[in-house]
Amino acid sequence: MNMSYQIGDMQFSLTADKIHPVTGGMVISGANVTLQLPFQPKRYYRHGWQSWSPTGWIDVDRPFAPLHPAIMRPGQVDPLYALDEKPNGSWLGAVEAPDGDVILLGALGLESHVALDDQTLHGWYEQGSGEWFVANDPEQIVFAQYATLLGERLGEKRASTAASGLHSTPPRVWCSWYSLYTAISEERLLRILNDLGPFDGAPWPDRQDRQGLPFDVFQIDDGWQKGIGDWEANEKFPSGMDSLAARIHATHRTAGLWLAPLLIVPSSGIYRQQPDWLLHDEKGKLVSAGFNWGEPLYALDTTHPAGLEWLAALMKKVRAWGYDYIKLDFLYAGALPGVRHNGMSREAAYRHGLKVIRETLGEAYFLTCGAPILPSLGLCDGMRLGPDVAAYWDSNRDSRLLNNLAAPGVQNSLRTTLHRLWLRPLVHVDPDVVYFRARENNLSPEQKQILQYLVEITGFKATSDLPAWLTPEERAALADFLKAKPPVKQTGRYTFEIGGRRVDFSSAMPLPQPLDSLEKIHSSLLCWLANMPRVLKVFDRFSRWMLARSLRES
Ligand code: 9PG
Repeated sequence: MNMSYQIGDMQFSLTADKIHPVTGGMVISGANVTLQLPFQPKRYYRHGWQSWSPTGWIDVDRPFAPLHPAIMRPGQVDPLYALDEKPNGSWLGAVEAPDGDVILLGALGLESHVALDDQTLHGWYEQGSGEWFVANDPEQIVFAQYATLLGERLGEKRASTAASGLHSTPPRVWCSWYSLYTAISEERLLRILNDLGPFDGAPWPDRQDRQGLPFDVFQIDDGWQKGIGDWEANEKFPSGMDSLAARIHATHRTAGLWLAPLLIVPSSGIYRQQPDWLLHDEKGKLVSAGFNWGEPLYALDTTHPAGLEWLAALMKKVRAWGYDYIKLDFLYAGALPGVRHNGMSREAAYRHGLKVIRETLGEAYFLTCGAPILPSLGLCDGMRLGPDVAAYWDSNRDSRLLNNLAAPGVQNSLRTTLHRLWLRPLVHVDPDVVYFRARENNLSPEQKQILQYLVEITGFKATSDLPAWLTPEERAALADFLKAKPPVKQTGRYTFEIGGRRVDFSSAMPLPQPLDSLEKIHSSLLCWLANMPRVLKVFDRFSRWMLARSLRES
């Protein structure tokens, strides 16, 4: 059907199978839909596939060059579109109209994509057909209405069901990653637990601390396990993970644990013993899920019955150890393009796996990370919506020379999370940790502050600061921050009123400037080097060694 339509106060030409008006716009259906704009758009809202994928408003006439190194792409963006420089994005896309309103084309189903071609917004489903929402209104209204429709179809965050109240309010989490990285041990974590101080046993969120730092959750991140796929305590955790959970419970805190259950690496037992559980392509080759920990990453086929049973048993096991807050990471692996055991399409297969996880986790708080956004909605309690922060603003070498907007750093993280705040009604938004420490930190006080402001907006308050690294003033400021619940009002795309203060995030939003010719030479050398598994492996060893050394000294 090709028709001319009035949406808001503008006339569009639309191609779709079915069209019906809804509050704030219209829902159209079709495998392929187009929306002809009556003007030449200058800015496009690009939505990244998974937690870490670059998201935000971009200039239409500036090509969005592929990020580097290529070997990392499957772990950072949707590999199907990694080389597409035209404005495009996962599930939805939007443009600014000349009057300042925003025109959105947003899928209401999975495996869908939007691109802008000159004056045409084009949306398609990878398989079959589905619905789309089309609207033309002020930005916040358009995105709020889209979120409502997504919630009706995919589900919203859970109301509090657990006695602990664990799901109603975003949690306050001490997470081990952004200070100790993989250099964690039972001994170190117990010391930190002790240093956090006493806490009362009142149900979350009514807890008031007794001098201690009021964290609801003590979350153990990467570094406890024997290997990726080998989810047992390693030699640094001699008493076992169940004993550590009990020690955490003794401080009246919820015990949290990190796992990456959909990743399989060559050094794991599963890789050798269950090769048929792995995701393959049409040619029978393993599908790459990127590269990390000095190894190539592969994916579990979540439609393989035995693989799925293993996954469920793993979730049961960590629950039985006493962990009630589960951070599952690198989840995109389950939704990569490939040929699956039962022929299911990729995001449906992922959601199938996630449902099993959700059911097995029962009442536990489920945080998804590195997760494809729409296919995770309704099945998790919290979701990371940006790349990792780090104790620096941006790293010239990583994010600019490699043109990598998914690389760790506060600027990349702020930019992507801020552009996804419209998802707040559907899920607790994890913007990653804040920093209060001056020690082991290159962030300026202003940079730390702006990150704290973002966290005040989402309410999901986490840090990795070691109590021993904090001055008494920093510790007091962190405690106040954890207790505060300031009223938040959005006043513009990048402006908010937080507890009566006007906060403007605009200065953190710009994309890096294009490289000059000397930088281009540096960049090609770096891209070439960073794409070699052997170099990455040496780099991984070196960074672990550096970390161990700096922690010994501190
Ligand atoms: C643990 C970390 C933390 C962190 C997660 C995730 O592309 N990469 O190689 C890549 C590595 C690590 C990473 C993201 C991307 O961080 O976001 O909070 O849990 O894993 O390894």
